[in-house]
Amino acid sequence: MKEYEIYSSFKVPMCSKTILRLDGRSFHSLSSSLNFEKPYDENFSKSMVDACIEFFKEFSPKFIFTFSDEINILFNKLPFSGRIEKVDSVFPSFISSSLTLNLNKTYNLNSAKPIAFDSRVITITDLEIFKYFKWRQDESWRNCVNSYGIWALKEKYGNKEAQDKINGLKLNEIHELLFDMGINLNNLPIWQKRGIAIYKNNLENLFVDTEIPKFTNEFFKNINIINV
Ligand SMILES: Nc1nc2c(ncn2[C@@H]2O[C@H](COP(=O)(O)OP(=O)(O)OP(=O)(O)O)[C@@H](O)[C@H]2O)c(=O)[nH]1
Ligand SMILES: [Mg+2]
Repeated sequence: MKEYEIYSSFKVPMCSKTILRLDGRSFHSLSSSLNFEKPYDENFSKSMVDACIEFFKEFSPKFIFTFSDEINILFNKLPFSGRIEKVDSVFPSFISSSLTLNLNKTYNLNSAKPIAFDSRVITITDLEIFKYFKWRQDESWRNCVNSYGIWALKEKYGNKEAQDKINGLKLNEIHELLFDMGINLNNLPIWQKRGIAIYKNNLENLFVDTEIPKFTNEFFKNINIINV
């Protein structure tokens, strides 16, 4: 019957690097059922980071970047000989279980549905690594502006009207609107604006960087992720 397992030998090319992008399934509902603080819940973010740290210890990737319910994981060389069925099942289930255990320390999970993450495989060259993570960091910033925008406008208008107002605005317009309401996004904690990175520093210690700069190619060179 083995011949029916037609996808089991489907592998990532071993000559290139790989990024896995995991995203929480329906975390909007999870955040409502666990009453996450809006727009950012520090305990939730810490639980995500702890799941990333456990992942790092278990599977030794090179670099992890996380914000909101998203986790990006860079590998030089994938475990499981790069078998896609393995990485796309073991990795998100490991993160889901780890996050569940971590959240259980702070929240009453009886009110929540089981947690799941989706997972996708991105095959990438060294030349594109900085570009990829800049793209995700820009998304972190967009998410930050929108989250604060919705949160502030909901206080003033109803849910529906706040959403309609945000949809019609560009990022800098939301920025200005918030500024007029007394919220200066420039003063927010860096982790909320730029996300959080987990990597080995030059002394080979695992480091959780909550004050990452805006990503540049140099940043990835300095922490020995790339050499181009
Ligand atoms: N209150 C609160 N909610 C958060 C926080 N971080 C993430 N979320 C929630 O997680 C959602 C993540 O966005 P998405 O991934 O686009 O939405 P989703 O509900 O997970 O839907 P799918 O990913 O499509 O399954 C946000 O819309 C928020 O509702 C947080 O710190 N506080
Ligand atoms: Mg999600």
